[in-house]
Amino acid sequence: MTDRYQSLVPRPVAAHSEAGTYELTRDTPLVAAPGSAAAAEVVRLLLAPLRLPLPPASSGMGLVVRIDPGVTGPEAYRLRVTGDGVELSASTVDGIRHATQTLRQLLPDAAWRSTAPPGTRWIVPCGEVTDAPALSWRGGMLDVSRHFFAKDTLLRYVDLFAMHRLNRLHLHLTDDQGWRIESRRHPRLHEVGGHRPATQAWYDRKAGRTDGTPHGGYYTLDDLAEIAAYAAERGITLVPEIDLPGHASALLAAYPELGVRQHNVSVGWGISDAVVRPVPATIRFLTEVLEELTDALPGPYVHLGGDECLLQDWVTDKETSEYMGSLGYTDPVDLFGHFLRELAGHLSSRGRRAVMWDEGYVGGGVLPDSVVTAWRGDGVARRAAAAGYGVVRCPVYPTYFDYDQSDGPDEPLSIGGPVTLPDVAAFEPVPDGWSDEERANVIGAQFQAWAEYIPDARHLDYMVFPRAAVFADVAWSGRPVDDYEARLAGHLRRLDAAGCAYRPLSGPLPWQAGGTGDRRRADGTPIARVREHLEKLSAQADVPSSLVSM
Ligand code: TNX
Repeated sequence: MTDRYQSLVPRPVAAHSEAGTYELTRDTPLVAAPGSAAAAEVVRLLLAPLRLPLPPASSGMGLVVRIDPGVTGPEAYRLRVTGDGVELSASTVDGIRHATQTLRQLLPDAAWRSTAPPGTRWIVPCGEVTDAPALSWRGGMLDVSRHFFAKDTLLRYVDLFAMHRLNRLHLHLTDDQGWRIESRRHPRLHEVGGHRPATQAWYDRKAGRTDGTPHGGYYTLDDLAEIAAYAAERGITLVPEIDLPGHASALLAAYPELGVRQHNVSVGWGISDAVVRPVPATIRFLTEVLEELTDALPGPYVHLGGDECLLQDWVTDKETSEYMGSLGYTDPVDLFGHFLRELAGHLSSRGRRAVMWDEGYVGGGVLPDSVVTAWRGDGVARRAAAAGYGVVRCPVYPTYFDYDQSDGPDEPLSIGGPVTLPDVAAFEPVPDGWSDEERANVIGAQFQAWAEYIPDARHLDYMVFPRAAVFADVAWSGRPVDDYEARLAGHLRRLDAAGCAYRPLSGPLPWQAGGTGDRRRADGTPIARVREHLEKLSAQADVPSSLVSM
């Protein structure tokens, strides 16, 4: 039998097996040590798929849950399996959750099914794990604007994130191609902004060819509250994003008065020139929308976007330029910074922290407690860290999982690439060459699944896994990993049991490949060119040109 302590993903700080096993049976009690009753209930929730009664007890052996201040670190945990029982200890409930996920990985793979085949025996090999993450923000972003993923997909991704001890689910909820949040105050947002008449076919934006099929969908505020609560129960913080002031076609299709010109919900991909008019009336409208969101969602973060804005309309629009003058600005970038600071300030007044793409930092949109998701590369990430902002590293290379996974001719249509598993494994989220202070301000890392070319949940699985599993290794340990291959082989069996349609290591299955139709591979942007271009922008302190990415 393979040593299950050596196939854990993400890789724990220390794990070893010992001789013997312990079997969790219908008689095994769930023992809550003093002060650990709430933590024990969390274990019960996470192990529900085992369908064991786990009768509660307050002493004795069995499955013991112990809140132990001696296990230091907010997410640290210890797991010990002996012939007499299993003991999970941590100083926090978060740590206990991680211990439980690790226990589930040590059990037979059927532990990842929603319920196991009859007769499955829950035998755990003896051994010990001591573990803690290096980074506190370990995330993934799902773009539900370019393609809408139904609520059940997001709930399933919460489970997949929890399995990999990823703790931030960033939802990119608005963009040119769709507004995905119900608004009771401004219902045209979801009624009009929530769908488009068709979607660009293949790579044919310029040719104007579409699939001719409407696409749409949105989450009600109750849906979002449910997803956030389901995530919180699993130790995951939902980070909702409303992308402003650009990427605003869907918003402006719904409420043209907030913009300078008429826009429709976009059918094709690319950077649009749809930008809101950044005047007080717009800010008022948007704070109402943010208020609805923060009333529905308890989480501490809201992402305000800030990426890829074309500010030309702000120069030509009389009302905007007059407003700009009244603030004493001559450069629209200062107005861009002002606009984002206004919204971030509103969030602060509601006890929330703003998160922004790195243009938000460069354009002066950040407040002292803002978090910067640095997507354009090392240069801008380092400057934001040096300036004292919390930085989440998410450079296109190698954390953009919308880029394809190999150069193989079978790969399906994607935006470009490749970003391979070895590329992800070699990612250094906290670069050695940075100063201690810069390094300390890297709060974490996240992968991005932009969904222009990800039309459905099955393809999402293909693009995200197994890269997200290797990414989880890097995010958990805070550094590159060189031993993922052997562990991954065992881990893919768990993903099979969980029903995840990942890309096999040998390449796409016939039905995952691009074929010869509109999912056929195109020569997308080569990743080397993207990297070079973005690193150049990333190194620039000069704002206007860096507000347009490619
Ligand atoms: C850039 S990264 C974008 C997205 C695209 C993505 C495609 C960022 C903040 N903006 O709008 O979907 O590239 O890879």
